[in-house]
Amino acid sequence: MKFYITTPIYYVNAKPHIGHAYTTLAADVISRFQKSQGRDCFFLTGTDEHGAKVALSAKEAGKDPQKFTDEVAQEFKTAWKNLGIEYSDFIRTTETRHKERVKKFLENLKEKGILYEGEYKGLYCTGCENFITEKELVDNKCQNHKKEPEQVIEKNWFFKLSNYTKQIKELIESDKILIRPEFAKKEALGLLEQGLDDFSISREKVSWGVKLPWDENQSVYVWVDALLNYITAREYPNLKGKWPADLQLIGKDILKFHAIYWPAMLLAAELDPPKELFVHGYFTIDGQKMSKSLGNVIDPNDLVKDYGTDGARYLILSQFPFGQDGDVKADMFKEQYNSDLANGIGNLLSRASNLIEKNFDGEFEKKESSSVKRDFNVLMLEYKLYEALKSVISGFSELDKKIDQSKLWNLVKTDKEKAGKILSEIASEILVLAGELELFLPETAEKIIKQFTQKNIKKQEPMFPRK
Ligand code: ME8
Repeated sequence: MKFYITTPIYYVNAKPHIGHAYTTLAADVISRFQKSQGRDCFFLTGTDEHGAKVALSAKEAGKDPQKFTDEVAQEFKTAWKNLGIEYSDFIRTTETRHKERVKKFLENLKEKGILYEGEYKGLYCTGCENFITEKELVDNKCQNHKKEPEQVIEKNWFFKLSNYTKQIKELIESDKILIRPEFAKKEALGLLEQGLDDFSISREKVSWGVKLPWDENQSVYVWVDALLNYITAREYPNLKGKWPADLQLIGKDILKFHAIYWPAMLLAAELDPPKELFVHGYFTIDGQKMSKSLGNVIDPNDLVKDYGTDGARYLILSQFPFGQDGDVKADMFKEQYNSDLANGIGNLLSRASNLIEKNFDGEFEKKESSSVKRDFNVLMLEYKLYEALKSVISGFSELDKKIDQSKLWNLVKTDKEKAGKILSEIASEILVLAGELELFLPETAEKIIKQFTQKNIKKQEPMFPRK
């Protein structure tokens, strides 16, 4: 069985923040889960490197756009490496493999008569890379970027979206394109209800992009270029066994593109739509979305520096349920790290291994798991990552309580046999929990498994030193 999971490809106008890390880490955890279930999982991520916004950032940095995008794309790869993310492929839209396949895709649509030439006259927000309407503005400004959009008049090639809206509505309503959580499905259906205009697939005034094969004065609209990454990375048009995606993860800012434009492009090319779109919420700071353009960002590399790879993974994934928004403050991280990891898992491991080493010659008898039913797999199958992670953490803290309640350090003196039995149960349960923890904190889980399966268990350096 195969499983294909994607993240958005991120703009390289600036280096990554924990919002980008969030989606990519979630994909990493789901991919590890799928592999643990015996599936052949392909996990794609990458960078979105064309368009007006990236060209402008390159200009502001005084760099040639290709050189600029090479550097920022590398920053994304470095951050993902620091976070222990194991993707199968990383696609960059400036790569030849991508550009050639984009051209092929659009040529095919043109031959089918789905594209037509027209004039776009209206507003454009470079921050969103989106054509927007008056009614989307608040105080004349785009709500996402708090900036006034530009007035644009240019010749574009358009895509006949109206041909597909009815079919897309049916696909979403019937869950053939499953959109979760429910709020996102409703929002997508609401957008279809309002009615959508045909959209531009090319730009005349933007030169940093893939050139239209039949009109060199136009470059492919950056959103069309970007969405196609999901199939160009799988060698479009040779997609047999590699498409559709089983799960596309996105933040709620880019729902319209993924729930409507993308399925429409696929239907036009006679390809299947993705099976599922899971839409998550935002990291906010003082109620404002964390974003490169607002500048209120937390760098995931800083978290790795302060708390280690697994510490950072934990702090990013444990803030709020996957699907909702949540406000974060950088100084909360330390407290949470200390309570959940240093004093939580770390302390339990030290106590348990110390008791085994000192009183039972470093050995315990493996017991069948008596674990309280936590239905970990059910949570994981529903992408309830936060709940699944919390259930593992609380599993560890229950074991810590068990040491307290049975006063094990006294019991080993008064009733060694009973103490040995309890300690064996605890150590066996630690191993079960480590197997679940592996999806989220792989390095830690590996160390725990190594420590508790070796012949001579010893207390070790604290896994999570207190900060
Ligand atoms: O939109 N909280 O790229 P982008 C949580 N290139 N997640 C966040 C976030 C936040 N505050 N900020 C960003 C683009 N994200 C396009 C995508 S795909 C074909 C093209 C995450 O760099 C979230 O996944 O603006 C969001 O959808 C994505 O980064 C947007 O990244």
